[in-house]
Amino acid sequence: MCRKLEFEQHSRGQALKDHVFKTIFVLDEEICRINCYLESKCISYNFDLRLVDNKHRCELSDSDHRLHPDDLQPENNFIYCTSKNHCSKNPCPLNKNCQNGFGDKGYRCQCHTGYTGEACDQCKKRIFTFNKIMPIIFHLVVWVKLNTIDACFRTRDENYGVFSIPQAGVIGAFKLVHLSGTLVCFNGNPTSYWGCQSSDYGSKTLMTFISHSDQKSILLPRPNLTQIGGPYCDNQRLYTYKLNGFNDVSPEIIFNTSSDPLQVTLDQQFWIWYGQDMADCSESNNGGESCVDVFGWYI
Ligand SMILES: [Ca+2]
Ligand SMILES: [Ca+2]
Repeated sequence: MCRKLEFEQHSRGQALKDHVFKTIFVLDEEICRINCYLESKCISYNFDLRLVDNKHRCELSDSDHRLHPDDLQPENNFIYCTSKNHCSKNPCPLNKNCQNGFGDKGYRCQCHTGYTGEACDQCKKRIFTFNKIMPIIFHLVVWVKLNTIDACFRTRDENYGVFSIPQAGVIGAFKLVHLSGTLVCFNGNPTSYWGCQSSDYGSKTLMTFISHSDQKSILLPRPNLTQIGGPYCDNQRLYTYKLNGFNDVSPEIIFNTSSDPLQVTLDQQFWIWYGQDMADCSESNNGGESCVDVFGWYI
């Protein structure tokens, strides 16, 4: 629907206070006015005649001096300009917002955000996806600490971390929380908690894995929920990955297993590996140690 906005009043040396919803910097007043036209809730604007970096300050307001006469105040160097406000007599029902300059009557009534329908009593459709929901769920669930002492892993020479399961059950996610220490995947590279910051790996900068004990093979993260890969290993073993929502210096990382939960038994032991150490790949130039707490979400 086209909008028709009639700008009718100009006053120099004044500005409307406390109703600015957007501030922009423009070349001239005409562009300020056009922006007010384009913003459906704009009713008036304040325009600063002074130049800052060759631009003028343009403040868009969602009200005017008719509705708030006390808010129109002296302001040197400003111009205040308002449009004919068809919303000034509050023509819309309480459950709708009035938008000026639309339709034959000069205004239209719109439902408040999130509602729709003739009476504005129906919720708008909102689409939730698995990736949007899971961080909320992980924030709300009860996490059980699995390790009794800090689980520390190094980057070379089979120096994996260890933790054991304190109660049998089914685990829907593992959370590793960084406690101390940093890692590097080659000398001079930025330090990391979980992997390696290097353009060689693109977005696959995470290298922290969980394996069953006595096994040097990836248990977590689940290969179907992440992108595991790596450019350098001759032995074709995988050792680096991308995990949506996390990077190699995130305070924590979460391995979601809820779609394929992991049955665990009392005292079952797991190992935490640095990927290059697990894959026996490019170990000699690695360094550092990362210590973590491990939590499980029992489902
Ligand atoms: Ca190794
Ligand atoms: Ca290395």
